Amino acid sequence: MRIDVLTLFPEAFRGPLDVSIVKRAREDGLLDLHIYDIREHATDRHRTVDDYPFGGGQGMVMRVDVLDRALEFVRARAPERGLVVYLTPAGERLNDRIVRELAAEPRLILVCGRYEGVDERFVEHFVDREISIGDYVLTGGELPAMVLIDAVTRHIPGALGDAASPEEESFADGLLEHPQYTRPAEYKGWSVPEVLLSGHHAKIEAWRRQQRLERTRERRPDLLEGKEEEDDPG
Ligand code: 4HQ
Repeated sequence: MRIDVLTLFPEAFRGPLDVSIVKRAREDGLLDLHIYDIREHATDRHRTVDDYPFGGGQGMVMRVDVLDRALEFVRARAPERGLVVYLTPAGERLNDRIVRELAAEPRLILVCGRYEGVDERFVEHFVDREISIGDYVLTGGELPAMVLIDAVTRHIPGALGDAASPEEESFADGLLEHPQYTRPAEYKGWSVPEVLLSGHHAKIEAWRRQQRLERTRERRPDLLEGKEEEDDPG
């Protein structure tokens, strides 16, 4: 899939997307990622991208005309229309379902806002989906865009390698993961649960399932709402 990012800080994207699984997905041509600088579409001598809010108030607002030109430029880089996503605390909260929906798109265009955000006319006329990564305020949409790119990349077929699958991890069935252990089997007197060393695969599976249910019940009961009597031997 192709992802285009519109940002005032292209340099922020060096690092997190250049390591591990995302790096590999890009090298393998599974993720075609392009970062574009919004400021290149300013037209005045000072390359202005923002202005004071009509009606007054603190901070600055990103201009609709600059964003319109930036989006038009990016759209023309590839034949697919692209789903335009604006990262904002006012959007729908990102979750596993939304990540899968976005991963099924051939092309995403992510818009990162700074300051107090973008002129609402840009949202009205160009944005297909407003998404939030959580109920807190960041200094810009760049980190949310990177979070989204990372989560979506895991769902691109082949990105996790041959054996691994995103279906086998947290949230695929709406439960938290079971605890994991590796060698040494004993460290400072702290031992690994006996059952995991038993080699009894059915017992191990049952134990893990019970751990997942118990942890979810204790830590994230909201995830169990509406699936109360499902597969609950414990
Ligand atoms: N911001 N989830 C303000 C966020 C945010 C979030 C992005 C800060 C937009 C204008 N985005 N700018 N939380 O806090 O997505």
